[in-house]
Amino acid sequence: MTHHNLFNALRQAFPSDLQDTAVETFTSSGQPLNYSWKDLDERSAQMANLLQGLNLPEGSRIAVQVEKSVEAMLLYLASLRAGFIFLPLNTAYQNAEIEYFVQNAEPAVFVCTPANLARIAPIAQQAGTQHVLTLGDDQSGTLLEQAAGCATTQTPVSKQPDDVAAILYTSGTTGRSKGAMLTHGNLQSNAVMLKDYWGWQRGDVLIHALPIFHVHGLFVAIHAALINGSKMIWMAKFDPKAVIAAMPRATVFMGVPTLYVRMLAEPMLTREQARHMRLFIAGSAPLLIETFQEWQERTGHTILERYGMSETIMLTSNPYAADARYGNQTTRRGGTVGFPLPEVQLRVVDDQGQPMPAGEIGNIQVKGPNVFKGYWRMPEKTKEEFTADGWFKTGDVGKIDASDYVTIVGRSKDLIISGGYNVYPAEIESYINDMPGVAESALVGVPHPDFGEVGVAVVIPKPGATLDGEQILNAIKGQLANFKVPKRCFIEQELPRNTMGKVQKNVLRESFKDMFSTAKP
Ligand code: MCA
Ligand code: AMP
Repeated sequence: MTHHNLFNALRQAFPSDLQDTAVETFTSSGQPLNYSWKDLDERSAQMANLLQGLNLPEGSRIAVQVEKSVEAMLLYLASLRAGFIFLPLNTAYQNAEIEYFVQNAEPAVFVCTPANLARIAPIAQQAGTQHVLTLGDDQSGTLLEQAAGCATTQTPVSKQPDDVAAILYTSGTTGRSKGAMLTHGNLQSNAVMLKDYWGWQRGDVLIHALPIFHVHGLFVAIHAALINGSKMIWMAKFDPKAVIAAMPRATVFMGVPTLYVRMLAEPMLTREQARHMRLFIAGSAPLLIETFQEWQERTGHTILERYGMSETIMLTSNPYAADARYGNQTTRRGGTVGFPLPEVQLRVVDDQGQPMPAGEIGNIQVKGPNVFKGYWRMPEKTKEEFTADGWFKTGDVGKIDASDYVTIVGRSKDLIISGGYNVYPAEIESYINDMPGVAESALVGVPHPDFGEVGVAVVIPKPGATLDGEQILNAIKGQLANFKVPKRCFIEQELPRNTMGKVQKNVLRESFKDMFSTAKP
């Protein structure tokens, strides 16, 4: 078999009546807008034909930084169909961040919003990108204009499971972002696994309210719906009231913990309103036990928490139904991320790589058909992140209890997860350290009732220099993605250090831990 293009697996699941509604959404001006399965097929075929008509070399990267729209999803499907490598970029990224990505990935095509064209085109062209197209969230832009003239049928390009389908940039604790290469085989195996594990069934309807430039919204949510031939209620932006209002017409919702916290703040969230729903899934960041319990009390539903990474897609999940591998346990345990998914192997080891007994805390390592192919053009980095016998080091710290439930207790990587987005302190610190008058800085994650965790910066001036925290934050705004901007910045005389001279971030975290405890979502 050579025909392993992921699009084929998704397309095969489309319902036999292609006139049925596949996606229900609203235009950017608020008018209802539906897409049939035929629309998804034909419009993605047109875009695929457009891409193929550009005569790009095999393995070309298609970089995309656009607002969420159904057409943006179709562009992803088109990239799969045409056999290219999809490279989604967070809409919050600013020029310097984009510059790095295009110079590293050298995309042949960059699709940006019409509004960003003047800003993006020179950056992309500088990196050798030949085609800069535009796509607005109101069906505008040169991509759709050009695709409109293309044929509505297309045969997906033949792919091997090991062929790269997408690159997702994920920041490093040191150095710059790394592009995780995910293959058609990685994505397909995970999609099929999740369809079965989460009991996807006929008639399921997914509320899709996540951004589509990261694993959660792009792969976990979209693949699950498409590979089950399920309709999506598509929301360009998360609005808690709109999601709650859609629940009586839907069955499945996926969100980062912040989305659950924000819905709980809405009085309209009731047991009756959530009655039609089958499954609520949470992930990308730790779900507080309080949120888990409050959701159960308010809606009667037990959130299913799962755990994954850009490099691995989904790794573990609490059970949806009896899991025969683990004594038919069915309980979704708050505070845990459940069991390794079928075909995923997960172990907890000490710093020497020796497996830890049940209940003991150690480093989480994984193996499986979902584990990525490596970091784009970083063979050394890739090698470092795998053990000699092929386990991927997640950088997460956790334990497996006697009943086989996995709990994440922390991270060995210096990472802040804020509202489901990753912020790497090293990146922000190096940015601040380059500012005039700054001797050094430290960024730590502090608990926050809405975002789970937010960054707080401590900056040390050079002798004789006078610094202002607000000015530092203002200088970062507009230069780095907005979610990376620390929520507070303090000027201090020195950083706490241990006897080895290493900055004690735990001391800073401890002193700031209650800073946002009364902030409301
Ligand atoms: C927005 N702001 C944030 C965040 N989002 N600050 C910290 N963390 C954030 N996540 C700030 C902005 O900088 C801005 O500040 C202000 O909030 C309002 O911005 P806006 O864009 O209007 O915010 P929002 O629309 O309310 O967005 C919040 C959100 C969003 C809906 C929670 O962050 C979101 O969609 N998060 C989901 C991320 C996600 O999908 N992650 C999955 C990664 P100012 O006004 O000062 O400028 S995939 C993954 O992690 C793995 C593989 C997995 O397991 O799934
Ligand atoms: P990313 O780099 O965006 O792929 O983020 C992956 C990281 O998110 C993982 O390594 C974990 O640290 C974290 N993560 C994802 N899901 C969960 C979860 N359910 N609980 C705790 N951490 C999670």
